[in-house]
Amino acid sequence: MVAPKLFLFLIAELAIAITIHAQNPVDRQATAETVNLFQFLKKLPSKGFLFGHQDDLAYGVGWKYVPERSDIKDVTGDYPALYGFELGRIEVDQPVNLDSVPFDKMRTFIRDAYERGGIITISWHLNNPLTGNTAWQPAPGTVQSILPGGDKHTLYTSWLDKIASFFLSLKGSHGEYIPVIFRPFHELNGDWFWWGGKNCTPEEIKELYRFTETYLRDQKKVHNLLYAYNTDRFKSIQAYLERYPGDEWVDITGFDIYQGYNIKENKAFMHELDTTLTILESIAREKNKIPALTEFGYNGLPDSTWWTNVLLNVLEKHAIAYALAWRNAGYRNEKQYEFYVPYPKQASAVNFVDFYRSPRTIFQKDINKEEVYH
Ligand code: BMA
Repeated sequence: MVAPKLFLFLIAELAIAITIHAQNPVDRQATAETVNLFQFLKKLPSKGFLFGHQDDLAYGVGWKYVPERSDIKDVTGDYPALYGFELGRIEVDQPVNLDSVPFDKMRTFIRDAYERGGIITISWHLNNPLTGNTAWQPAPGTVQSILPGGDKHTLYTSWLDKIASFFLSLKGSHGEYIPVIFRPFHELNGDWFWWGGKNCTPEEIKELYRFTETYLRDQKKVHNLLYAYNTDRFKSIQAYLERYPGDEWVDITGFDIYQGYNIKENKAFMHELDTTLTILESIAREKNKIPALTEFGYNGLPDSTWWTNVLLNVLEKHAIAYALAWRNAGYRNEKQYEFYVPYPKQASAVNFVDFYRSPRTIFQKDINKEEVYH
């Protein structure tokens, strides 16, 4: 009788060992802080979700580069827990990104956020390497041209060298690399970027995703990244996975979704967010990945109760690690504006404080550096 018991015990131990092993980032050489961030994120969904904001420390509605300022902080007294930044134009040696944020300042914002236990996620709207145009100007054959053997392959690797230098320049106070959730080729199921939708084949973008990750990891020795696979809205498991590079290349599975301008779209948005999150969660569960809302927003926030009645109402029923609101670029004129979180006295500001107080939402004061990175 002893032997079968011992056997069962060993099987159980093995199962635990496999589970623990599976709960590591796909980069087997990820730095200790990156592994810890991964494990922190992995456990999060059952507790709540991190609230994030793109370019939070750089500018807000009516201000730019005011030290320690943040629209989220102006409204709640607290910073977000997650900060989005963007590398577009670093590839062409510009000192500022495509949204006019100087890369030097970005590095400081990232360091400040990390030192208080904030989490960093980075996107890259890189130019079209075949034509030199923007990310939003697709041209036939672009992806193929940068794959190994393609005419623009060397140009592309020279661009990867630049983002690798940026990632490796992010260091904490003890010289450790600051972990980053990198989400290359985001919204890759849509047609608007040169890397997306009908502008390349699923096989081409999968190959590019794998090449990019391999190059950063093995050639450039970048080991402070978690990789997010990030589509736009989608309708089925099959549609989501059409361009998925494979389980061994992805840590986080997410998607982007925006509500249209009209309050009347609340119900349709809630329904779509709810059903899409349900599909995402089933994929993440099956693949043992971290589910997240990699970008969301409702430009202009005209609905004074949107945060609790619409967004939280849906997110409360789900288990994701984080949700990143897009940027507060502000007003170009009365009719042209872009902001996705409130600023003081904005129509949804009071409601945002209720949202902030919900036990499900996690902001900076709810987490600290020890807990996230050590
Ligand atoms: C878009 C808009 C643009 C911006 C771009 C890249 O959604 O916010 O104004 O340049 O993202 O950040």
